[in-house]
Amino acid sequence: MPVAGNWYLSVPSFPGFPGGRRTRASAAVQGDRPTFVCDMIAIMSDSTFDGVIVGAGFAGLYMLHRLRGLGFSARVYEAGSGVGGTWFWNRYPGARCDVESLEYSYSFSEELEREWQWTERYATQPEILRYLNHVADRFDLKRDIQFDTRVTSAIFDESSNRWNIVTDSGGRASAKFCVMATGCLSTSKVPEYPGIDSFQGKTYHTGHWPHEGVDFTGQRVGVIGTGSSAIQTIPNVANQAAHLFVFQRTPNFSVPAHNAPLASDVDKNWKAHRAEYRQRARTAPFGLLFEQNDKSALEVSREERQRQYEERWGYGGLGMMGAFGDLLFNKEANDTAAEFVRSKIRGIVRDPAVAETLVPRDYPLATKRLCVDTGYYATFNRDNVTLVDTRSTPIEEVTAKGLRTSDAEYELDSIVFATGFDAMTGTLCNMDIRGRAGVTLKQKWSEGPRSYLGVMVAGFPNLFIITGPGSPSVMSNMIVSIEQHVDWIAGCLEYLREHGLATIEATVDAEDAWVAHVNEVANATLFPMANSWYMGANVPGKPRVFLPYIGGVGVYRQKCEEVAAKGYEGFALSACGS
Ligand code: NA7
Repeated sequence: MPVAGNWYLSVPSFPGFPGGRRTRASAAVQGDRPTFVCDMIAIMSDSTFDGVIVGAGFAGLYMLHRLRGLGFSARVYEAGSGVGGTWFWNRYPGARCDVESLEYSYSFSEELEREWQWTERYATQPEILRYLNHVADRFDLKRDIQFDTRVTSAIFDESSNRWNIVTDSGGRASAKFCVMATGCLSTSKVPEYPGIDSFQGKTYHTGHWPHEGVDFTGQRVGVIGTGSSAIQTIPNVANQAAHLFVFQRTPNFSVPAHNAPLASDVDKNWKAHRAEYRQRARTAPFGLLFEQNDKSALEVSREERQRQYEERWGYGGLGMMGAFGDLLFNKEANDTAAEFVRSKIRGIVRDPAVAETLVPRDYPLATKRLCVDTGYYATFNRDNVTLVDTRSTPIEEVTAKGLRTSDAEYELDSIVFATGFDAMTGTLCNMDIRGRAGVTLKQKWSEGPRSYLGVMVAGFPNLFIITGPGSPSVMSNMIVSIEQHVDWIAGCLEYLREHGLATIEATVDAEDAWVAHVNEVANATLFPMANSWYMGANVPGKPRVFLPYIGGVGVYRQKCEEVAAKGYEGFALSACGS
């Protein structure tokens, strides 16, 4: 039966059509076949792109912008209903970046940087989300983003050298290359406690917070976990709740943020010297501008050490890691900084028993992610806050009324899981990604992730991962690393086009050598001493491998540039039609 109707079409890059706009066209159709040639073209091109990007956070947005600038057609698929990635989902009270806002922002556009005004030294989640929406609107990015759409599979077709993408809404797309901009911390993790479904109250995960917010007023709330998210949210929940129980398995080191409104002279100075600051960040070990003292903590006097630590504690933030050059390499040096923070905790928390429970002892400072807080330790001085040590009294089950540990039952109205993520590999392995010979990424990474430069994987041609395992990623200012990866990928795609090449793929030899290097560098540090998510230790059964590259943002950038300058050394390139 002929049907007349409205078709919603996406038209990527045809003359006269703005790239990728979702347009509405009236078309008479016969059965499921459009009668107009232009509709036919539109329907075909709806799913055929130069590139598909998965994720519309900081990485996906900038990747789309770069691809557009190079004249590539692209479609972004985003599971959320808006842009933002991690900043779209992590809306828990107190969510805030622990990198200073001036540094945690794009550097690619001077105009963008000059027109945007951060209001606080550390931006809140809502402000960062506003920023990302501003970026998406300013560069007109949303028209190429399909929201509320999760990519379920990406399969490489060896006969056509194309990636076939399938989404959870049944959509299909085909692309020459596929860029995973899926973020390092996007698959949240809830512990598998017995009885978890029996709880009659409400449960939340910090990484998937309700958009309408949660009012804990008058409630008995349990927060499970004491990582960065918990440390930010606990003081806020304590302000509302009738009683807050904090279930701590491992205490964490945290330094004060000393957050404040962004001073206008600081902002002016940044804008006057932005190019210089940005350049410094690109070569700094962590991509962060804190002052790095290269001296050993052990070569200076006790007084000098104390002075350094006090100064950095007083300034606030992650700069504590840069107090001395050997804090992350020498346990004895690290002990001096760790002991300093322990003494601060004991100074803040009035009840000595509670203070001792909050003091981390069994791993070196900063080998689990160093946290940055506002009033975290002092929250335990409140009458309505109880710390429960689940190391000595483990959580045994969730009951209808709350949580039962080995020695008590805690009645709760709400449970907040601040229990983290299957970091860096979880999201990628949960997607059905198949490279040559149908091998899945999950199979390939069953004993730990393997990649060349953290950006490509042998056997997966034209599949790029932004800030993947084996790159500085979470060991750096994410925005610095994202921009570096996106620029490198954009340069690579341009090279392929200019040289008439169809595919690029990491060689097994280059991948093996890179993985060995990543491990060698990690093993020269203290990081393997901690059961951290950096090591995959927070997910039962996950291989224990240090996930990011700790060799330094500047060193890594140089390596990537050298590889490109040598015609993509360590990669196999194939010509079109070969
Ligand atoms: P994290 O840093 O992984 O913290 C998760 C917390 O939850 C941590 O204290 C864990 O204790 C705890 N946890 C996890 N599983 C359990 C179980 N089964 N029982 C008890 N406690 C548990 O996640 P965040 O969201 O706080 O931060 C992630 C990153 O986001 C952060 O590092 C920043 O980069 C931004 P554990 O230490 O494993 O004993």
